[in-house]
Amino acid sequence: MTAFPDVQKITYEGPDSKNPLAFRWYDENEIVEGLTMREHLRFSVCYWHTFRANGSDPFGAPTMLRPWEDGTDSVDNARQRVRVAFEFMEKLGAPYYAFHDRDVAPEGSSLAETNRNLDAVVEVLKEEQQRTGVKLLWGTANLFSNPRYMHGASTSCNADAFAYAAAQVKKCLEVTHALGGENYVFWGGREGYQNLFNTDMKRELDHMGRFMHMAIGHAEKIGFDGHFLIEPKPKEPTKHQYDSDAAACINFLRAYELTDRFRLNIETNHATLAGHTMMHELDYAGYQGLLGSIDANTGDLMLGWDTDQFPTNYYLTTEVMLMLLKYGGIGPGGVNFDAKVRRESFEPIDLFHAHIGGMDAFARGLRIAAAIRADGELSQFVQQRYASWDAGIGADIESGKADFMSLEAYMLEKGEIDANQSGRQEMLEHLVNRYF
Ligand code: XLS
Ligand code: NI
Ligand code: NI
Repeated sequence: MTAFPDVQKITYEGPDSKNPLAFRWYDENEIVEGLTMREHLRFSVCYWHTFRANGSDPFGAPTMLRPWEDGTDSVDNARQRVRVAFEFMEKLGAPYYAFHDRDVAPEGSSLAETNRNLDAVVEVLKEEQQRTGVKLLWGTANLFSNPRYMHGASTSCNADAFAYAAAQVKKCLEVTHALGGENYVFWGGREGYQNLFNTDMKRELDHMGRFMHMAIGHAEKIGFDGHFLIEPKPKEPTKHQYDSDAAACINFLRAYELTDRFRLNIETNHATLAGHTMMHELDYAGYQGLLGSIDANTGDLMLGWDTDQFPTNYYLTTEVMLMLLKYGGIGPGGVNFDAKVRRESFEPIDLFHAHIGGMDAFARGLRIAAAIRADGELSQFVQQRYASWDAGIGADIESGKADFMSLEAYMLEKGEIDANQSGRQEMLEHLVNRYF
C-alpha cells in the first residue's frame, strides 16, 4: 500500500527547476563550510502537526483529507499511520522526526493500558526506522492535553498531577531511548499561571526544578545520554508561561543547577511572541553554550498567537543560519519543522509542498549565510567596531586589571573619550541584501 502514489522521491533539480515537487536549493550532498547540507540542516518532520492535525479550529470541523485514517483512535490505526509517516519522510528525504507520546499512540483507560498502547506503536516505529534509516531527533511527553493537567504538570497545585507527569515522562524517556532518540524535549505546556492571586510561584518553580532533576536521575539509570531541551514560549496556553523566553529558561536552568544536561530548543514563532527576533534568541542562548536545537516555523506578525506556519522567508532563514554557523552547528539538535499546513491546504500533497518549501528556504539561507561569512565584510566590521577593547584601557578592563580608581585616574588625565564612530546600520543592511 502507498499513501502518496503520485509522489516519487523528491530530488534536487537546481535553481531553474519549475517542478514544485523538487528542491531548487537543498542538495543534500553538497558541501558547505566542510559539511554536507544534510549534516548542517538535520531536518526533522514533526509528527503532531503533519500526521495528527486535522484542520479543525474553534469555529469549524476538520478539513484534512487523510485517506489512510480509518476515523478511529485505535492502536491499529495508529500503527498504520506510522507506515504512512515513514513513507512521507522517506520520499521527502528528511533524516529525522520528532513526536509527543500522545501523537503516536492513543491514551487508554489506565496508565498501564496507555503504556501498552505506546509500546505497540513503538514496535512499528522501530521497524520503520530500521527500514528507512530515518532517525528520532527527539521525543517529548504531552503534559497538557489531558484535563488532569489543567493546573499544570510539574507545577500543578495538585501533587498527584506531578506524580502522573513523572510516570509519563519516565515512560516517554525510556521509549525515546529505545528508539535511539538524540534529545529529549520539555516544552512547558501548562506550566505557568493565569492569575497570581491563586498561585505560589516559588513553590511551583521549585517543583519544576525537582522534576527536571528526577528526569536527569532516570536518564542516568537507563543510560540515556542525550541532551534535555527546554523550549521557551511566553504565552499560550497559559497567560504567562514560566519558560517565557531564552533568558527566563537560562535563569531557571542556572538557578536549579541544570546547565550540565540541559540546552534550549528555540522556536521562531515563540521568539516573536516574546517580543524578540529568532536571531536574538539564538544569539542569546548560543553565546552561553546553551543552544540545543530549533523548531523551524514562523508566525504572522499581525496575529498574536502561535500560527506555526512553514518558514519560506529567505531573510529569516539566513539570519537563523548565520547564528547556527556562528555557534558551530546545530547537532546533535536539528531543524525541526514545528509547523502545520493551513486548514485550507487540506490535500495530502500539501504536506509535501510545505516541507519542500521549508527545506529549500533553509538551504537557501544556509548558502547565503555561508557566502556572507566567506566574504567576511560583516564580521570585519564588527571586529573593527570593538577595536578599542583590543589594547590599552579596553584590554585592561577586559582582563580585570582596571578598577574604578584606575579608570578615574585615566579619565582625569585624558579629559574626554575618543571620538565615537558611526554604527553604519543602513550600509550593512544594504550590504546584506547583496547576497539575495
Ligand atoms: C507548542 C510547542 C510544541 C513543542 C513540543 O507551542 O511548540 O509543539 O514543540 O511540545
Ligand atoms: Ni515547538
Ligand atoms: Ni509553537
